Amino acid sequence: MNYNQCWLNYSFIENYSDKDLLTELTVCVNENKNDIIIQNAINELTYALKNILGINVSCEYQDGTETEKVTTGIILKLLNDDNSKISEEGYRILQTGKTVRIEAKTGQGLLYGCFDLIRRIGQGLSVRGLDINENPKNNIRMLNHWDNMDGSIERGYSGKSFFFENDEILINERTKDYARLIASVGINATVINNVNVHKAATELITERYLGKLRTIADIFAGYGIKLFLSINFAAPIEIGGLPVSDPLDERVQNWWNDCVKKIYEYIPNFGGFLVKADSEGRPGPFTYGRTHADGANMLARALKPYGGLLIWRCFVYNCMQDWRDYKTDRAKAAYDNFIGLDGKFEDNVVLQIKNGPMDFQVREPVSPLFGGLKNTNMILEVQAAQEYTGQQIDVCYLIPMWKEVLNFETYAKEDGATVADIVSGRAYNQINCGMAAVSNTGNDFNWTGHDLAAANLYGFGRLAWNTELTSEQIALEWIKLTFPHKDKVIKTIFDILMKSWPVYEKYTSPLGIGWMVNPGSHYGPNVDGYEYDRWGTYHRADRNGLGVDRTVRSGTGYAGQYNEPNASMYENIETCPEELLLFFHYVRYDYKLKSGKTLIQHIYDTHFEGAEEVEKMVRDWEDLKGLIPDDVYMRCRERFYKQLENAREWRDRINTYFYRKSGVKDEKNRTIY
Ligand code: GCW
Repeated sequence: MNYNQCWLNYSFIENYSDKDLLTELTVCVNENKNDIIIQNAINELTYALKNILGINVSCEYQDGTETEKVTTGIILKLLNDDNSKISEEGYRILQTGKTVRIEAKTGQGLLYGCFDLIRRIGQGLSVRGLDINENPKNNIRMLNHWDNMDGSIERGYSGKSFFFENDEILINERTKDYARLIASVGINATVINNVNVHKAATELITERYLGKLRTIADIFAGYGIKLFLSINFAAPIEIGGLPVSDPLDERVQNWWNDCVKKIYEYIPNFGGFLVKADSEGRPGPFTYGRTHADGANMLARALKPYGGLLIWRCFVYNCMQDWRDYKTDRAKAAYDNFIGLDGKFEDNVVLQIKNGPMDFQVREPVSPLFGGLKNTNMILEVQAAQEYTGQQIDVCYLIPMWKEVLNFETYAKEDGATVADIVSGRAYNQINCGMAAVSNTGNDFNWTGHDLAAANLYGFGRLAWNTELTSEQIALEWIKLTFPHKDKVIKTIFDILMKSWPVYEKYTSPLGIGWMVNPGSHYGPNVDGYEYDRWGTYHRADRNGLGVDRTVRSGTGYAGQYNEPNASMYENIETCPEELLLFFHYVRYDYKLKSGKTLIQHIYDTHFEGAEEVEKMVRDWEDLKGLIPDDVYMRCRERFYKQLENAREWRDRINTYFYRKSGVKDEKNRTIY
């Protein structure tokens, strides 16, 4: 095998307390027992029990009414009862007497229930007296792969694609193991091709590829996952022979209708399309003077008869900005482009909104579209791929960042509405909502390049299922499922994960300003790399201070896109959260922060601290030698040393830059070049 199974690797646990409850498996599903998803659920459970506990479970099918005969073992039961608290994808696990019972309404629910039980056993947790009812908080729990058909991955840091190679679709054991892996944490939808759709990828929606896609879709369906595709808005021109791709042109509409019809002939459970339009040079409705609603609705109408969804990204901004222009603000663009369209979309359109208004920086405010839009389905888009957060060389556990986004109070409703309330559909009673992550996977042996980056993939799924889980809970679960159960191992890795985001933030760009990375690759420091470029990503540093004035009073006006009291909070330098100070304000180097330090001293201190903390991380990791498998130890050690080099480079470049700009010395007289 040229890859591992991440958190499904299953190590043997000796002396597990509740072995006696798990020795037989009874499946009560009546006539559905050959359903592939139920078979998969049973296989997963028996496989895990064998590997974790060394139990060879025998499996017996029964009619639902006869379950009482069973005196010991696990019962998987599909319920007919519509009134139960279990949702379509949910399940209940109940331990009474000598049995553990997993109840669900669907095969998918049963599968999730099995994975839940496996998770508990894999962590060595007792299941005695267990009585839980789990329903997912978000209906859409999706991965976006930015995989290209030549096998490369845009912003991929874990090898090549395991979906595509040389313009062909790959289908092999890994396809299934991928499905198992992501289903085990509750992911139920995936887009396998890049949102930037070029060349052969434009033809994925044609018979050239639909046969193979059907095979993939079937494998996914066995694990409750729906296949989605990214499409090229100009496909009617590029492959349809039409002169335009104007959404209001009848020929274009008919072309898409026929295209979608064909897709559903091949793939009856096809999920739908994801679209990046009028963004970073990609085609879209603007070419024809049409709105995003015109574009999205045309595609949505084609998908609607089959139950398909049309997911439209809001990452739309002017990427040809003049750096001298102090009024145009990329941060404002998504809101400006979409707020006027609220309520104008078909009900199977979902707008997919990046967590922040810029682009997956280490620190950004929450996109004001959350709290702005009220009559539109929304998906929160986060990036598990660590494009700007260390590229899976530097460790950066992102769950705490995503938790902050989910917990953000938008004040969209009188009684409050957090981002989690909105994307779960609770706030406005919507169904087609949820979360999507740009995937961090590739064909590397460990799937995610850095072994510790798998925590982000695992964590995304768990968080999308239950937004109320804490970062700490998720980290602990993942560690115990991945590493040997030794106190020192668990504690060390837990500490590293939990401080990794703050540490990364310390040694990179300060106080929410973002960027300062090498253009193109986005790895490593380059303070002015984007300063005079056309992408609208500035820090505006001069000899007196730095930061972008985004206030309504004197700046770009971005702060005014929030509901009150958030707008005033950001507008006012005194109440603006300090971690976002430079995102919202131009601040003098001698400005005193709440800590009593000047801004410039804060920059120096955090950069020295950040690099020191990485030094400590490396030492802590090296202390694990012999306690964890050697290959994992060595792989990560190599990356920690690269991270250390990176952190020191950031420290020196940032400190030197601001020392020379400001002329202010470090109070502690440390080396600044
Ligand atoms: O973060 C930027 C990336 C692009 C990406 C784009 C997007 C897929 O640098 O590589 O393109 O975002 O989200 O569309």
